[in-house]
Amino acid sequence: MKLTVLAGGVGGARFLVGAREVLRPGFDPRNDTSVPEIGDHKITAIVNVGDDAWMHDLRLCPDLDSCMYTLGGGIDAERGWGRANETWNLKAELAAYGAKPDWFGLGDRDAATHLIRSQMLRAGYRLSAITEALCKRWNPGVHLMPVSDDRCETYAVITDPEDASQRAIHFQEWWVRHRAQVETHSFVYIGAEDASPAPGVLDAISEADVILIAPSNPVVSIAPILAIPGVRGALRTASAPVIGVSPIIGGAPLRGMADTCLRVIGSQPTAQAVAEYYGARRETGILDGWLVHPGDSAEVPGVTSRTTPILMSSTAATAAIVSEALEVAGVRP
Ligand code: GDP
Ligand code: FO1
Ligand code: CA
Repeated sequence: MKLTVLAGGVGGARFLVGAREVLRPGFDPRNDTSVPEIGDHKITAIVNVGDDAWMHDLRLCPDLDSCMYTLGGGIDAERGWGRANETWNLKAELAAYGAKPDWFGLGDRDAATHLIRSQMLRAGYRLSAITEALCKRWNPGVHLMPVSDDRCETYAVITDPEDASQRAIHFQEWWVRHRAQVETHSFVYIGAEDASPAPGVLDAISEADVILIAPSNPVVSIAPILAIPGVRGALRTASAPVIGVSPIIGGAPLRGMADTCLRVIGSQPTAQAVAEYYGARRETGILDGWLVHPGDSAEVPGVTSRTTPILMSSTAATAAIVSEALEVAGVRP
């Protein structure tokens, strides 16, 4: 079976662990050396690059790295980003020099990933090829693809609290420095219009047997993927069913600030509103099916809604969510 997943960082990564458990049960990144194609199943993750940034001359890809470290067993599970057993000497040394930005932390272990990626980018390699190279170490068991090799980054249009001017700041500054606590008018996916999907992205959609939208942040993880020309169209014309999982349970995101992001775009933090935001493929949207948590509901004409526990509390619980999504899609591993 060919399974393609649209994913952001923490929510996307955890969901992919469940997908891998369903299609490749018991997979261990340290011992299992089989490539994803071996066996009958292949999982491809199309990952958001809107959070990517240059910091201290290093290229960061937070969502790709969260997926790679999580699937590869190297994540700090508590934070959901960065490396386990991290040390912060680099951060302290940069602070001692007064280097800016001082609101963003680069861990020592994590920095090695950024160093290699930055060197390879400067040598002319594409992000998709670099990601493949980095994954040789982590053996995620899932083909991780940036949605685009081109630079396209999410910005938030804010009213600057210092001088009341309106300006666009990088998503990381909005998320990490301001913790979204600043008057925000919109998000823009700068560069997306002129970007192309990375090699293999459109094929992974058109050739999939089933496509899942991870319970990722709809506004700053999934929307920037859909903003890459060709991706939305490929989803709309794919022969595979497209099933999404709500990132909102009981009117709130489980972590992160998806509620604030949804309010910025004039939507609401409910399973219903996110399903409406994605829309039915039958109409002009991207969904055929939608999983919501018990107690929530979503009624969107053309979208089959299924109520099932969607808390990713363990690998087994997440695998059960993926299995349910496959059932709604009418496919079997
Ligand atoms: P980020 O890029 O690190 O912010 O991560 P994602 O965009 O991939 O995922 C963030 C979203 O995952 C948030 O909106 C959370 O509400 C959602 N999320 C986190 N844990 C769970 C969970 O256990 N179940 C569901 N359904 N959603 C979750
Ligand atoms: N999030 C923070 O809240 N503070 C940080 O200092 C920080 C550093 C960081 C470094 C590398 C990386 O891959 C991710 C990092 N994140 C940090 C998370 C990052 O901001 C994510 O993009 C958001 O959590 C949303 O996905
Ligand atoms: Ca993200």
